[in-house]
Amino acid sequence: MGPLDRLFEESSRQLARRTSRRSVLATLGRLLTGAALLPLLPIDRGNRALAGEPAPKADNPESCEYWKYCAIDGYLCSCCGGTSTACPPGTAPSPISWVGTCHNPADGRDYMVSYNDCCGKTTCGTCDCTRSEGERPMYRPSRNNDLNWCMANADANYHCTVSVILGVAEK
Ligand code: ABN
Repeated sequence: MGPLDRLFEESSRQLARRTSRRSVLATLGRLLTGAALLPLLPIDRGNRALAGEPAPKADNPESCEYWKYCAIDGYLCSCCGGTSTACPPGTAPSPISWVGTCHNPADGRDYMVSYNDCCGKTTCGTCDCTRSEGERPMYRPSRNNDLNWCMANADANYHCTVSVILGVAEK
């Protein structure tokens, strides 16, 4: 055995003499408990806006994961010169629409949301968003959302989709 091997063997034996199985288990236990409790510590997110961090996706009307878009199928008007509730200039909202019920994580309540298409310009093409919660397949046409709701407008060109709150579910 070479001197390096002897050195490693001796230091391993010394470590084994000094360390009991119980103390190894106790240290491991402490490490595991600490790792499990770390995510539960309170975090101050109050200064997010000051730090320039983007809003979480469920709070951002330009994100497909925005809570109000749970049953949407179309381009988000908030990315197309409008807002989540207002059609872009030069377009008109469809009088017919699709409705869904979305859960708002901010207040824990469920809202009835109308998805109206904005009509009169060619397809926006930005922020395509298909979540369509509760939608049924195409062979159940009355339960399918993959439709141009501009079909009843004078100009049936589809541009983008807005989402308007119609009501809140009672607690
Ligand atoms: N409701 C949005 C849409 C428009 C045209 C075709 C499919 C879906």
